[in-house]
Amino acid sequence: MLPSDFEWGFATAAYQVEGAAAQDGRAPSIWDTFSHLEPSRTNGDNGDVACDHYNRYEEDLDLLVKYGAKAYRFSLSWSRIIPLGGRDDPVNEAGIGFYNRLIDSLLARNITPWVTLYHWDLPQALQDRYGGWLDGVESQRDFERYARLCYERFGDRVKRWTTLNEPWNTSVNGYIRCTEPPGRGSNPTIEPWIVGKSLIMAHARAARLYNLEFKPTQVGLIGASLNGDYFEPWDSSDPRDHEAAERRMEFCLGWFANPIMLGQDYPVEMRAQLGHRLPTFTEAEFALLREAEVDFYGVNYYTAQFARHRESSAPDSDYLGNIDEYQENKNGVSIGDLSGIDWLRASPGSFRKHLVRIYNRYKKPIYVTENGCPCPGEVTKEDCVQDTYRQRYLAEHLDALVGAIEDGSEVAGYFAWSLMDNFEWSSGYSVRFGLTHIDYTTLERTPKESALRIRGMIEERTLMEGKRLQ
Ligand code: GBH
Repeated sequence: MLPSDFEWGFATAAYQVEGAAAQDGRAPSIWDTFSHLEPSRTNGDNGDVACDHYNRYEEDLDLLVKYGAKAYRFSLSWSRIIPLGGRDDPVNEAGIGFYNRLIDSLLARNITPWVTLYHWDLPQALQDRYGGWLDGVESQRDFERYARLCYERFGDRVKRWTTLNEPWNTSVNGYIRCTEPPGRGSNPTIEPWIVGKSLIMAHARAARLYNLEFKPTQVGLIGASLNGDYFEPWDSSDPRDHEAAERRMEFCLGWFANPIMLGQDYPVEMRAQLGHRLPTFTEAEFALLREAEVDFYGVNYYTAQFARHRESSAPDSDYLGNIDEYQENKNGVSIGDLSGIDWLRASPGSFRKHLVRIYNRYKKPIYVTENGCPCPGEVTKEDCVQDTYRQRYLAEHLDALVGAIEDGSEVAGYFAWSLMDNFEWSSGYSVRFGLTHIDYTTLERTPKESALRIRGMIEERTLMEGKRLQ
């Protein structure tokens, strides 16, 4: 069962919902640039208007009330707050004003704000100035100043912070696969590991700063959200595939979780395979990481896969840990039911194992900061609203979460991705992860059935005065 103080709500990210790309002094981020490239790499779409959440946030917060949410997870647009991004660049008071109104409006509705500092939208000016995350020295100092400003201006009311969302994505999709900005693939055996370290150290500076200078008076919690699929062995009778599955998870979760959650070096599997390509941490950096201790582990979970070991290694494709990924195992059994996007199959059983594995390794309270899916076969708005697939997905993943608690893990919260349909990065508006339907012509919001039912799903699984509510 879920504890009675279980935190739950809905999540979004700034570039995916806000729109108002040039309103009130906001400057472009790398996602503005990337989504305007010709030919398009984002399905012909961009975030100029998105859901226009910037101008319609009151209506959106009313939806949160209607759905019964206790909490709302959103991210701040760095280039709305510091348009040029750098530590000596001017602050945009209009941008701060927007987030002040958003935070105050949440608190007025008794909804807890969960703020992510960085969900992939680096100010373009920093990309131009020094190559963004490729420059670890500059980027971590600029991020620390941005974080300080946010704690100073919002920390009296915001008590739940996450520094980074899914740094793995930024490193791999930005510097190997080129499906995300800056879309560099020119040095894919070296650059992702440099960028990964920059992100880890930027996180560390922001978390240390909070711990030392703000937490004592503001009394909040800080963590980071890491993505990663759970991996099962492709051939369950082959020990090498068991090792491959474990190695694959170390190359995704361990890469960031070892330094961020434990203050330790990268996993041994990474060192063994990548050798000198993987940067090292100095003693001073380890000291910094230890002062940056986090309060929770944010889990973003969508799906699982099978891992199959490889016989030989090729540096230009070994970033997954020298394995091959499959959605079906050796016997042709699927990892789960097909969703509305190719990379996601519903695998709640793996979610339970994922949470337990993470809790046992990192020993931090877990908040599931993202979980959700697009439904298969949607054509009309009615199809979208009657989201039976999503309702089942959410219910089964909540059951898995309860299972992980029964297995001894501390899982303290859950955020459905997403409050509303939104700009799904390289898929543009073609894929709908929302629990609220958005008509992209009129921007009308319509609750889907799942949005109206999720509160009941949570309550059914919640321990109230020692007995189950029905
Ligand atoms: C999250 O990332 C994001 O935080 C959120 O902004 C996003 O909207 C949401 O999920 C839904 O996608 O290259 O085709 O094999 C999810 C993590 C990891 C999902 C990489 C897609 C690989 C797709 N992503 N994954 S593919």
